[in-house]
Amino acid sequence: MPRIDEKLLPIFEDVLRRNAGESEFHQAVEEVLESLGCVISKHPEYADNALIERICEPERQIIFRVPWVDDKGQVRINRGFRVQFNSALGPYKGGLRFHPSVNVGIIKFLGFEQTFKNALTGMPIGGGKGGSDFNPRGRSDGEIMRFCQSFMTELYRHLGEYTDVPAGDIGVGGREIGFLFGQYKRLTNRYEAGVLTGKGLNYGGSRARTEATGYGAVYFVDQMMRTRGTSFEGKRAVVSGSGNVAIYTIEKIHEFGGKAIACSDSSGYIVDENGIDLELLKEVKFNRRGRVRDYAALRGNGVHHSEKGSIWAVPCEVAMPSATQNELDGTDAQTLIKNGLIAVGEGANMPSTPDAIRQFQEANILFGPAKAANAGGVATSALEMQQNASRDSWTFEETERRLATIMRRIHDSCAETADKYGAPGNYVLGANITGFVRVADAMRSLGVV
Ligand code: NDP
Ligand code: 2IT
Repeated sequence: MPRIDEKLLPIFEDVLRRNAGESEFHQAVEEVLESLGCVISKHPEYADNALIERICEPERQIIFRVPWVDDKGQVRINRGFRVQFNSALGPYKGGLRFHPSVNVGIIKFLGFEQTFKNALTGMPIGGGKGGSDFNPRGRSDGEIMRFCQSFMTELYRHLGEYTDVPAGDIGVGGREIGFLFGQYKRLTNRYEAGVLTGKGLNYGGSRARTEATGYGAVYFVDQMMRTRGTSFEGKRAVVSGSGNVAIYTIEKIHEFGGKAIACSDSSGYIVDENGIDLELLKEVKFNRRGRVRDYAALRGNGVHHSEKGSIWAVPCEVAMPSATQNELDGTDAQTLIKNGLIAVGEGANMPSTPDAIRQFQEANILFGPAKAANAGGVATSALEMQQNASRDSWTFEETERRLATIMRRIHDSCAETADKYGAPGNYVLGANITGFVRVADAMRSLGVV
């Protein structure tokens, strides 16, 4: 059984019972509840009025049919989701994921984590998440557009700049956000720019939003490393995934003087000892929508491509898992530690298993959990909303400067909270407690709603 304080155990048992089979959601709730024992010992009022039970229950869960027509004229059906988890701090905010593995439990875990992450940013945004089990792989632009239009035809009634503001996640990038925004605008007859973030720069997007999650994760790891008097300079890094988050993580690692030598996708990983050639990787991934093996073929000699085994067997000092949940397990953690790891920054949501996190903590590795380390994406989404609301548009430098400040503040508040609760350097505890207290304080002010 989990190491949850016995006063909180009935809440967890209730979550297990009411959300049967939703293992990712159970995992996310368990980790947060494990952090809250010391909070309710010190401040028992946080357990009053079923506050913690309410935080674990989404405010609203929407599930809908998404019919669309493929290029052969065949009708296809997918399932759409939006879990509006918590609006104590602002409108629901969080991305949309299009991936065949999507189900309600995955969206619920993401929406739960998003609530605390968004609180950590210090911006006025609540938590939500959505998506579909639609697989965009191999689909034409026309198919993607028709799917997005059908998805939005159902979802639009639940959205609004003061209600719920989606953005991208796995399988949803600039192209999809454009199609979704176009259909929302058509259905509502309103140019409501603040209803979606991650928009293109030619129709209301923010500079630096595309780069923000990866850049922010590197800023966070840099802050952690400073606490031990070190930096990215000369360090080898392994970054899993090769999508939006991974690519801009690699870019910022190189800017900070580190060397990212490996990345991956669902069909394997590559190791390029000279450092990943980012222009080539962007060409392969963004323009050709290809695979990392295409990078290996184009780059030529010296690049190793493997379809088997784990990317975490590649020796490195910094590991930044940036693909998907539970992609780094206890065995991977052991290997990384043995090979000289000093820091982990989670670009993806919940990429490390509980066993892996335990091993990192026991080995005194700097560990930046997703809620804190990847919050730069949603923080910059909130900056996009701010620009839309004031009909303004900032320079790249100005936006990135704000992102860097937000990441430093998130780092410092997690570190201070961890110190306050007698666990210096424990960013998991620091992030969970800081996020929880901000959401809980707002909920206590708002009454039982
Ligand atoms: P993308 O779709 O741009 O890229 C996802 C990458 O991860 C691809 O390389 C993909 O490989 C790989 N991947 C996805 N699912 C799997 C899987 N089940 N097994 C193996 N590899 C997989 O998504 P993002 O870069 O936007 O998102 C990556 C992670 O970061 C996710 O966990 C997301 O929730 C998180 N995140 C994203 C933010 C954002 O702003 N975009 C903000 C904060 C967190 P393949 O192409 O082969 O599927
Ligand atoms: O997981 C995340 O924080 C995101 N996918 C980004 C959410 C957002 O609203 O920008």
